[in-house]
Amino acid sequence: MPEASDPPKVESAAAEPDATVRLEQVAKPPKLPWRPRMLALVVLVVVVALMAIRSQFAPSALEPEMVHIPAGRFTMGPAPGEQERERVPALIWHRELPQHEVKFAKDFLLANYTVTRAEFSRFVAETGPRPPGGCATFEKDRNEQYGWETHEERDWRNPGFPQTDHDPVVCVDSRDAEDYIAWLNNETGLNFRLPTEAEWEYAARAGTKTARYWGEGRDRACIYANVSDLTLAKEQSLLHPNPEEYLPCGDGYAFTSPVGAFKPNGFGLYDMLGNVQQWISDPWHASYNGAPSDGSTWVSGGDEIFGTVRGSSWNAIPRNVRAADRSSSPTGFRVSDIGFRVARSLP
Ligand SMILES: [Ca+2]
Repeated sequence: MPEASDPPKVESAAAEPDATVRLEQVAKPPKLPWRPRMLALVVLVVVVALMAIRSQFAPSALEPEMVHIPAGRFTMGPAPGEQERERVPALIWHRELPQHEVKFAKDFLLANYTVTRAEFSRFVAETGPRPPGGCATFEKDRNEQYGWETHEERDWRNPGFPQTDHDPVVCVDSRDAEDYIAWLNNETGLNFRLPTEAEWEYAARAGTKTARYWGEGRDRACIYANVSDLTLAKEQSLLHPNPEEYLPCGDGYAFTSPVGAFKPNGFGLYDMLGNVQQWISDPWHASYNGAPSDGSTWVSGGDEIFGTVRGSSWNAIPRNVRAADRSSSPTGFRVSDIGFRVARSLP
C-alpha cells in the first residue's frame, strides 16, 4: 500500500514529457530580471507618448474647422436708413457706401472660429518668436483709468488681460497672420488665405439684410456676440454706462472670450461680430467706389499702410456691432482686439 501522502502513480503517456512540450520549454526565453523589464516599460510609455504628440501635430490636426459657404449673390453695405438709425456719424457714412451687388461664382470655405492662442502658439513653437514691436492694449493707467496705449512689452502671449488657450490670438499684425497662414499651408499642403472683404461680409450676413445677423436690435447682442457690454462697464467701475458705448446687456466677458462661446450665425460661423476684429486680405479703401463685383480681393487704389479689419470686437460700441461696419488699422500695428480667421478657395 502506498502512503496516503504519496502522489498517485500515473501510468499514462502523459507522464512522459512529449516532444512539443520539451521544444516549448527549450524555446521559452529566460525571464528578464526586473530592471530590464522596467526599462522596457519606460521605453514603451515614451514611444506611446511620442506617438500621441506626433498625432496632435499631424497635418490633419492642424487643419481648422471650416464652414462651406455656398456660391451666390448679396448686397454689400448697409440697407438704406441703417446708418442714421444706428447713429453712425454722417461724416463716415461713405466708408460703407455705395451699396453694391457682389456675386460669388464658386463656393468657398471659411473657418468656424478665429485662430486661437493654442493654434498660434504651435506656429511660434515651430518657427520661432515673432518680431518685437509691442501692442496697443486697453489697460489701467496710473490713475486706475482704462485707456488704449501702446506697450512695448506686450505681445500675443500677454495682451494685458487673461486669456485661455481657446481665446482668439490678439496682438497680431497682418504679417503675423500671413506668416501663420504660410506655415499652415506648408504643414497641411492646403491653400489657406485671409478672406476677402466681400467674402467676409457675405459670410457674416448669411443671407440676412439686417444690421446684425440676429436682426436689427441691439438688445440680443449678448446672445450672439462678445461686445462692449455691462461686464466691461463693471470692469471699468462705471456706475452709469453710456448706452451708446455699452450694449445694455451682460455677455459675461470684459475682454476676449473663448471662440465659439456664443450662438453662431445662419452659416454656422461663430464670432463674426464681436470678440476680435479680423484681418482681411484687402488693403483699406475709404469707400466702395470702384469695388469689384466678383468678391475678389480689391487691391488697386488701396492704402499702402492701412489694412482692413472687420467684425468689431469685445471693445465695440453698439453702432459698430453691425455686419456693414468696417475699420482700418496699420498693417504693421498690433492691437489687443485684432485677430484673424482663415479662408480657403475650393477647386
Ligand atoms: Ca463683453
